[in-house]
Amino acid sequence: MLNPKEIRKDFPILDLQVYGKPLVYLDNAATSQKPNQVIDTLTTYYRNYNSNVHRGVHSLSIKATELYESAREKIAKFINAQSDSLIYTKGTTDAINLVAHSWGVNNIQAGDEILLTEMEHHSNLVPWQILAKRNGATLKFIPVTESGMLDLSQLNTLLTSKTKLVAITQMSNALGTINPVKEICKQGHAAGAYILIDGAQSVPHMPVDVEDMDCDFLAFSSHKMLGPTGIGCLYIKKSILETMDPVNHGGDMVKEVTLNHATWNDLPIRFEAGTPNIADAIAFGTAIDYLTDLGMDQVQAYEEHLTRYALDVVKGLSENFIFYGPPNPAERGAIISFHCPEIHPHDIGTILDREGIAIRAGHHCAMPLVNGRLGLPATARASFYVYNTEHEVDVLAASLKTTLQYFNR
Ligand code: 7TS
Repeated sequence: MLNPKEIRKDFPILDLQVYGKPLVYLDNAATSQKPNQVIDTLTTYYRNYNSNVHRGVHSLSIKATELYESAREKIAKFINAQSDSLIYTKGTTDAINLVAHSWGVNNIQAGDEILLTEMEHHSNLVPWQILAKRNGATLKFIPVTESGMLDLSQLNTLLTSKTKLVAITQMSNALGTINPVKEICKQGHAAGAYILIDGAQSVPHMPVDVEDMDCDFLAFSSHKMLGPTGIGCLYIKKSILETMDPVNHGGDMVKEVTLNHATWNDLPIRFEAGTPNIADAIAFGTAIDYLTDLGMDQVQAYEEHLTRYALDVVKGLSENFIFYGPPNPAERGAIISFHCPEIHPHDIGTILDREGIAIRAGHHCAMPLVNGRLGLPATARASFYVYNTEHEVDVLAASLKTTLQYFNR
């Protein structure tokens, strides 16, 4: 089992006090904290190697290129992909938009269907809304059950010969639900559809293997998995990537340019026009090293343990709070979303902040799920990572009790 007390020593921010109380950081689904190793990689890069990649013959540029490309190799290995199938993006949102603007624009036609779910983050919904309107396609949705799971009994009827794309999250950021993406890929492919997996919440918290899952696209963000902001990745199956046109055009993505014509560089560089986010890509590689050292099986096992503990502890509060998401901890990630009908989640968030506890209150960029399906204005959400402890769960539960007292409940 992971030892969060040891892990915490690598995260300087966790020593902070907020309103004189030790910081209890439970907003990991929004963004994770960064270990010294990642912070040091950034400063080391700017102090020792800073230069542009893929263009210089000088030593610094050669070193920066080496580090940038070796980070790509590490990240690719982490999801069991080849590095030439992995494009650096700004993050998950940017990655999904890239698929919509390149593959989507050219492959989704009038009359086609795009199958999504009711639990998608806006990043895996709005780009498809725009594309569907532009190209005359229709959106369909796998419904969410009362217990916050996908109603897969409808999958067979929702998948038709017109379904061109199934775009689905592997883990809900609002409820923590883990979806059976391997089975969905199998059924989707059997119907002739392409499959995009939003891995923003899953890749940081569980082993993800693109070969085994057999998805066509996988998007994820560095900042949710101990790495810096502003960098993420898009995996695309090679046979599909080879047919895709770049979206951004300019330096580095070209091979030969005349006044009226240009040819594209090799994969995946042709999708990375301009000077890329070099330092953050390299530091993303360091975050991958950190998680690889911990072992993703261990990360998942520890988070399941902590979630079980938390669900058990908050049982004592079920008179006042409604807890959402699958009841079985094995079917959910380390996210606990809750609502007290008498206290607005923003008030809960503000009072917890005074106790040093950081949670998120809101619709979690999943308005159709939170406002629509659950019929709530917002939920309060505590989300855990490898450095969170049982003690912090106890502090959360105690502070929720204080919150109730504050409102005379
Ligand atoms: N998909 C899911 C499932 C997410 O949880 C998020 C971010 C995104 C896509 C977008 O990722 P980005 O890195 O491009 O922003 N989720 C959250 C959240 O739950 N709170 O803040 C951001």
